[in-house]
Amino acid sequence: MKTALITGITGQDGSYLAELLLQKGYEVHGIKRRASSFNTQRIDHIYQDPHTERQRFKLHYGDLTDSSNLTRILAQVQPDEVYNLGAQSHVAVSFESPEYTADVDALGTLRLLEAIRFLGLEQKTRFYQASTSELYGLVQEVPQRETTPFHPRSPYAVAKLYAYWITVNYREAYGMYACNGILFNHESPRRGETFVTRKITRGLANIAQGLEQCLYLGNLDALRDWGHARDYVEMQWLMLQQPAPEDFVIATGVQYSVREFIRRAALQLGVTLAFHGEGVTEQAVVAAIDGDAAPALRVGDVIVAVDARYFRPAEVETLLGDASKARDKLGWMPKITLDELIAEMVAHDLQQARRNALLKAHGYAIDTLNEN
Ligand code: NDP
Ligand code: GDR
Repeated sequence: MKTALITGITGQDGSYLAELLLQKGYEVHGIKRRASSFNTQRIDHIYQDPHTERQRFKLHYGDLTDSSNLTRILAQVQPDEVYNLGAQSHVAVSFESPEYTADVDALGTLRLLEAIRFLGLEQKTRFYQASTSELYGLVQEVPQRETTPFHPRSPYAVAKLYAYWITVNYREAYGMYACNGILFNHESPRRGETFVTRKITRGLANIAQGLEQCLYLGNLDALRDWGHARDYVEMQWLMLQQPAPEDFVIATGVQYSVREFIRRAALQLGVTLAFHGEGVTEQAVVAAIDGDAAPALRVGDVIVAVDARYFRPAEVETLLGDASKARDKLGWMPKITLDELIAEMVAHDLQQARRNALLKAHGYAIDTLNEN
């Protein structure tokens, strides 16, 4: 039985990857952070009682800022594969907390690699680094591939640039099986609520159920290459199953604007939108409602508005990936289209919104609709 260690197991990708590895018969270890309230919602369904025999899913308290903790966990687990998915992963937040982001995202990667080397595991343990299309930032070539020059545009992307190169360096210097997956944006119903896709599907579902009036967003012109996280974690695993370590771009090769994502998500709710204005004056107005799909809405309601507070000090305007290397060597074919992804996210968030509307109607407290 192979053993894997996942940092960031409580996150979107960590939860899908843990499911995949368990299905493949791995013993899966994950590092979770201590928090003042439960932070394991995404993995509760695969939790295994530590008191039972043959437990194949184990969690360890830890943090990427803590070398001795990482070394101790690695010494105990002796993993065949390490997936470094843990990160302060929000680009806008990295402008607020640049030093912390660098500590976790850049030095955290170094700490893990050093712990593997220190323990003499460099010939046994294969290492996956969660690199990102944000490395391309101010794009130098369209579409972006493995050889496209990097130009990071945020403290997050700069930290991930260090992590990318230290992974390459440990591969070259110590012969480690270490590789970078340069993944373009990937989403799911488990996406964090403050990333734009989830903010949109959750916000529109809440508005349709009368729980919110208006969704405030930043740059609607940004263009992204959006895939489904469930598809993408399979590639993370495949990258560690090759004869030799290499870096791969994973993307769909199709690009949409944030505005188009909103339009399509609204349509899934039975709502047609008309967009008016430019920049901070832009608004989306309900132009038509299909049947009783959105009980709380009327034609003419403004349900999306731009708020400059969500603009970033330096923006990544456009990303479009060329994953032909992954297609040729890993057999990569994205299985889930953007509309299927949006349908899954909207259905999930609508169910939550309906439940909350019902609870509210009966006088029960509901989850706070956080400001994001
Ligand atoms: P999430 O934000 O959903 O998950 C991040 C995970 O990292 C969470 O488990 C979080 O724990 C954990 N974490 C945060 N800080 C620390 C720390 N100091 N020590 C240990 N763990 C920590 O991200 P995703 O699942 O979306 O992404 C996974 C990885 O892939 C990230 O590294 C991200 O930067 C990268 N990436 C993501 C892409 C995407 O589109 N999703 C695209 C390209 C790269 P907690 O739950 O406690 O907050
Ligand atoms: P990104 O994802 O920055 O690409 O990083 P995010 O969903 O945060 O932003 C995508 C684009 O949408 C624009 N935008 C908004 N973004 C957020 N979060 N909130 C808003 O209100 C809003 N309005 C418009 C942004 O300006 C941006 O252009 C994600 C993360 O998962 C990273 O960890 C990962 O490395 C990259 O994807 C690939």
